[in-house]
Amino acid sequence: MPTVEASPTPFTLEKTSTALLVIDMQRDFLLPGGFGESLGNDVAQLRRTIEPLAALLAAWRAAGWKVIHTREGHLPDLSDCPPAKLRRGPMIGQAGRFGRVLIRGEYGHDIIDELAPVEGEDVVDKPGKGAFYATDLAKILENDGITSLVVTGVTTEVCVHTTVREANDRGYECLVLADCVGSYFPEFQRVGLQMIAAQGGIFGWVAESSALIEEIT
Ligand code: TIU
Repeated sequence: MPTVEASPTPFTLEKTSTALLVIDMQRDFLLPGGFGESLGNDVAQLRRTIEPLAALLAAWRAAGWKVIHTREGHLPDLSDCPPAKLRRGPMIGQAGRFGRVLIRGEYGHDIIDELAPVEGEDVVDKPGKGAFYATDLAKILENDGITSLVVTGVTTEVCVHTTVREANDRGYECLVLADCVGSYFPEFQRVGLQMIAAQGGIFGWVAESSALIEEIT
């Protein structure tokens, strides 16, 4: 079984029980001129994850391991968007450069071309920050006998953290890849990763993608 150099301890993963989770690598968050940038965020902080994540995906797919993508967004009538979320995100559902912001079916809501899902990969649409709330993710993992998750995507302190914390409580072992997760805020990226592996791995492990690729190829 592959064992990856990680913090706070090496992480062992098995092909039959591990999935790669690619969280919210959507145009709305990552494209210059998109929703994320329109909020004043520096999308370059997220875009640096694209290259290592594409390399990881290529190696992961070549080795035949399971991939699950997620997308944050809402139904066109916003019936699945809590008013409290909309009050603090008034652009949700409004017309943006890439279509209605964070609305399913719009160009901006979909995954960036570089990381587009391929046939056979699950795409989980989620209305919240966490990937378990109001989705079929738990069922998908259970059906496939998945007990470990390699977690990538954006943003580190929001959707990645929420998902990893939820997964940890549900009994999954999570390895977060430092170079394949991104935050608009460098400080949050740094401490966000520290929080995961602190206290003996309080809710997960952290490693570099190169260490993982080395073990699965
Ligand atoms: N996917 C995700 O993290 N959604 C966010 O809204 N993140 C922010 O950092 N805003």
